[in-house]
Amino acid sequence: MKSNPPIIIKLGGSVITNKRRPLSTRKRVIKRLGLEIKKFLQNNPDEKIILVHGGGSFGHPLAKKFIDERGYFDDDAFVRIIHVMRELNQIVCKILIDVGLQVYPIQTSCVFRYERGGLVFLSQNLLEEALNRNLTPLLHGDIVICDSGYTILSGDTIVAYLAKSFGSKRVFFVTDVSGIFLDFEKKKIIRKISIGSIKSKIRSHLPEIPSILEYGVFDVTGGIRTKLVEFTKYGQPGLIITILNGLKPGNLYKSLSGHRLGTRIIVV
Ligand code: IP8
Repeated sequence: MKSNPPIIIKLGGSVITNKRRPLSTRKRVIKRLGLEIKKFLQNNPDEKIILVHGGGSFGHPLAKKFIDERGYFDDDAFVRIIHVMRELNQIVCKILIDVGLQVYPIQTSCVFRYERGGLVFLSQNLLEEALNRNLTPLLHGDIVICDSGYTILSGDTIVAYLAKSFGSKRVFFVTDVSGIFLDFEKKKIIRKISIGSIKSKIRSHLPEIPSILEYGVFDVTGGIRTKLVEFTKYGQPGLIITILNGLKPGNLYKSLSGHRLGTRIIVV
């Protein structure tokens, strides 16, 4: 792409929904985050953004139900999980359009699939065209077709995949925590860490790993661990991944504008 590579923002399910209450959204938080993104784009007209949102209290409980009851995803699970994710996507999309973002929702299960174990994205050109038109594509975690049936594709994986294919330099995970914690008491946040040292921590299963990687309520796609593991696969040198608390007003805008908030993971 000729213009600036897009910034990718993941609006975590823990921020846009209340994960403790099935099918509940945090509309005011979504609106505020939308306004922060809009302000950033107004002040930085050359920047382009791809948005991805998580499954939160919509996709995760339903996916868990199918796993618990059947042990795998059948056709029924496929259509029902798509449906519930589209419901959440409609809500998020409407709020973001109403605050003035030109959001282009892309139904993820139609454009991503797994083939022979590898993730395939069918709409690179479409997304490029949308960005050239200054639209803001909005994707989401979803259930997708794979060789053996169906599988859950986390928004985290989508973010990592798109960051690589578009050569993005900055990726933001908007979560309900202030970053990755160094200790069980969640007092000390890691401010900056290289993907290499995360890789070696994951490989060596050091005792602190559970404390830095686990947080929050049950998540079928693995919470913060997935984010980190995906970037050990797809991370491109020069990429900076920021994990920040989106429940604190202003954090996303400040972070997009260059303030050092939360945990920054550097891919070297
Ligand atoms: O919350 C999960 O997406 P994520 C999507 O981004 C489903 O991991 C359907 C559970």
